[in-house]
Amino acid sequence: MFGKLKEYCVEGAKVYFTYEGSREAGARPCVEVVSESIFNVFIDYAGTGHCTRAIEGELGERLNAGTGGDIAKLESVSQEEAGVIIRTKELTGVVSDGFHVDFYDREGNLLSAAYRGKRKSGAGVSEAALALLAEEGHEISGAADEHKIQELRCLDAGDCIYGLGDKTGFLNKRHYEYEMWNTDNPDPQEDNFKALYKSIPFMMVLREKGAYGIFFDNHNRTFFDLGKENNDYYMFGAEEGNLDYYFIGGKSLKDVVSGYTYLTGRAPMQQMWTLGYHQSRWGYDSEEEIRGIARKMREHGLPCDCIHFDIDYMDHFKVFTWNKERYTDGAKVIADFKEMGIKAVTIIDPGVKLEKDYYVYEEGVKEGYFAKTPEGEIYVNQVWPGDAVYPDFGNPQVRKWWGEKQKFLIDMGVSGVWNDMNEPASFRGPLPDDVVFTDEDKKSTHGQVHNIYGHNMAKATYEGWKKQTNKRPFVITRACYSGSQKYTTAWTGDNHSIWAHIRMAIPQLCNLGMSGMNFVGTDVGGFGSDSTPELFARWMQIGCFSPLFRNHCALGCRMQEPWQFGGEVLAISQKYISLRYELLPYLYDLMRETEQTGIPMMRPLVLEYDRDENVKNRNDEFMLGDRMLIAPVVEQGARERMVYLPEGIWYDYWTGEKVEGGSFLVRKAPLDLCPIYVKAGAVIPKYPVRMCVGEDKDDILILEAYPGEGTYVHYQDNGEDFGYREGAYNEYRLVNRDGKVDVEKIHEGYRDYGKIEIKTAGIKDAEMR
Ligand code: MIG
Repeated sequence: MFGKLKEYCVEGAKVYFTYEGSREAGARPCVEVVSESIFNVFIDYAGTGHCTRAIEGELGERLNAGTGGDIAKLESVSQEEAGVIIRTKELTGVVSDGFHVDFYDREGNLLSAAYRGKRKSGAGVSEAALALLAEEGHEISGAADEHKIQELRCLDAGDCIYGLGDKTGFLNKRHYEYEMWNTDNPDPQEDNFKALYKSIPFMMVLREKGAYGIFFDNHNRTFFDLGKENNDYYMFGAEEGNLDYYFIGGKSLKDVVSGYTYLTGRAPMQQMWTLGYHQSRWGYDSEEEIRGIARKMREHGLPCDCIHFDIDYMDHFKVFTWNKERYTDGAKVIADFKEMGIKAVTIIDPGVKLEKDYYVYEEGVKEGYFAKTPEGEIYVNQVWPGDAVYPDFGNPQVRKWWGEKQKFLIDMGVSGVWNDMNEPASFRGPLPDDVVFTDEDKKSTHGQVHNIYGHNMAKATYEGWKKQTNKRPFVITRACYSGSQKYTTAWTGDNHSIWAHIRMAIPQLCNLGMSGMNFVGTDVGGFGSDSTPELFARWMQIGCFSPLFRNHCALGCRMQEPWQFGGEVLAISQKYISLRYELLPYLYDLMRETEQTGIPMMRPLVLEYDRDENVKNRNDEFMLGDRMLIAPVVEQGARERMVYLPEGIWYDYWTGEKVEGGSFLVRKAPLDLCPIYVKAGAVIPKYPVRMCVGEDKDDILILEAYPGEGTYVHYQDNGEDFGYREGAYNEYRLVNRDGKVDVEKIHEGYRDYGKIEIKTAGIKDAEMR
C-alpha cells in the first residue's frame, strides 16, 4: 500500500509519514515515542484514533485523546539514506519506504527488522485435495489469509517467542499459530488449539542479543503466526480496527515485561488471605455437604482460607440471588465459615436470566443495560439459567450498576468474586458479530468488543468492591484482555485431570505471568475427567507454588478434596499446603515486587537467566521469585527426574546439600517430594504453619538464611486494605552474610513483628568436612 517515502513531519512526540499513494488511501502512518524504550507504530485504518482499553490512567487518556507520547524523550528526528531516524536514549527507529520500521538498541544492534518480502501463502495443497480432506473431517489450515491489517517482521534462526497470555502448548511459542478470540471450548485443550479464554496480544522475542516485545493493541479478533508458515518472519494481523502496536525494546526479557506492564498496568497487591489454599468444586450439593468440607479441612489439619461456591448457590442460576432451598441461611453458613477462618468466594456469570419480576433483569431492561440486536430488541441467548441476556459492560453506566449489584454478595459476607463464562459463553451458538454493544463513548458490536467483555466485567466488579469495602478487591476471571491485571486475578479455565494438562500448567502460567497476569493458577487436580491419586499429588506440588492455589473440579467427576485419595495423598497434601503457608511472607514479598516492577511471582527460568541456552525451552521447571527453583514431577510413574540448575551455587531445599549450577542432575523424587533448590545467599521469609492467614497470635517471622551473600527487601502491611499506598507498611533490608542476617528497617509505617527468628539453612562447606 505504501510506496516511496515522500515526506515526514514531527508533531509533538509523533512523526507522521507521507508515502506515494498514502494520501489517496487516507491513512496517515505514524511512529510515536511513548517512552525511552517504547515506540508506538500506528495506522489509523478505522479512523478512530487509538481507542485503547488496555492502557489506562494518564497515559491511556493521552493516547485516546491523540496527545499521547513523551516529547521530552524524543531526542532527534533526521532523514538519512536509510530512512527517517527517530532516536531516544534507548531506542532508534528507522522508517523507510513502504512504511517499514526497523528498530535498533542503544549500541546500534538491530533488535527487529520489518520483513520486506511477500507472505508465503498456502500449504502447497491443491483445492481438490483440500476439499477431500475436509470431507473426511480434517481441519486443515490451507492457504494463509492475508489480513486487511497485517505486519510481518523478521525472525532470526535463534529467536524464541514468549508471552501471548493463556495459550496452550509450550513456553516457546515459535512455529505456532494463534488467534485472539476469547473462547470457551470444553474439549481437552491441546497444543494445536489456537485460542483459549483470554486475549493478550503481547509477544516477546528473545534474541541472541537483547529482547523486545510487541503489543498489538487491537481488541478485535487478531491473528498471530509465529514462524509457522515461514521460518523467516512472524505475522500479526486483524480484519478490523487499526494497525496499532507498541514496540518495547530491552536488553533482557525482564526489561520487556516491565515495559509492557508500564503500558498496561501492574497487578496490584491482593489481600494476603488470597494466597492461602482455596477449596472448590462444582458443586457441593447441599448446605450439609459444604459445611462438611470446611469441617473436614480442619479435622485433617489442612490449612485453608477459602471455599468457593459454584453456580448452584444461586436461585435458578440467577445472579445476585441465593438458593434458599439448598441453604436454610446462606449468610449464616458464610458467617460460620468465617469463625473457622474460612472465607467464601462466589461465582458470578454475566448472563442474566430473562425472567419477569427478577430484579436484576427488570432493572437492566428499564435502564437499557443489555446488549441489543441490530433491530433494537434485547438480544437473548442461553446459558445456565435458560434464556439469558447480556449486560453491556462496555457502557460505564452498566459497569457502575453491576458494581453496585455486588452489594448483595458483600452483605451476605462474601469475600471475593469469581467471574466465569465471560468470553462471553453462550449455549445456542455464538453471539452474532453484529449484536449491539457499547465501547465506552460509542456504539459498537459484539465482534468489536468480544475480547474486552471479560475485562470490562472484571473492571466493573473490582470497582464495585473497592468502593463498597475499601479492601483490595479479590476478583478471579476466566476471560480477559491486556491490562486486566489491574482489576483481576485469573484461572486457566477448564483443564482436565490428564498428564498432558499438568505439563501444560507450567508454561501456561509462566506465559500468563510474563503477559502481565501475575496472580494466576490452574484448577489443581484438573477440572474435567477423573483425577488419580498420583496425578493429584503431583498437581498439589505445582499448586503450592502457583500464585492462585485452588483445587477445583467438575460436576460428575471423581471427588477431589485432599482426603479423597487415601492416607498417602492426604499426607502429601498436608505437607504442601503447610509449606505454602510457611512461604506466605515470601509470596507476599513477591507480590509487592510485581506491583512495583511487573515481574511476575512465578517465572520461567528463561526470565531470570535469559542468556542461558539450556532454559529457553525449559517447560518443566520454574522459579518462584529469583531465589527458589521448583522442579515438579509431571510424568506418570516417575520417581526421579532430571533437573537443570542455571549458573551459580544452589542448595537442595530438602537435604541442605550444596549443588553447583550450570549443569543437569538427576534428583530422586518419590511421590511425596517435589525437588526445590534455593540460591546461595538467599533469605527466605517464612511464617510458622497456621490454619489460615491472620491466625498468628505471636506474629513470628522466620528468616531462613542460606550460605553465601545476598541482600533482599522484606515487606509487611496489614494484608487487607489500601493503607499501604499512604505509607502504612514496614520494609526491612535483609543482608545475609553466610547465614548471619542483619535486619534493618528501611520504612516504618506498620506494627512490628512479635519476633523475628533467624534460622540457618543449607549445609555450609565447613560443616561438610
Ligand atoms: O460450563 O460454573 O470454567 O470452573 O465450575 C461450565 C460451572 C460452567 C465453567 C468454569 C468452571 C465452573 C463451571 N463453569
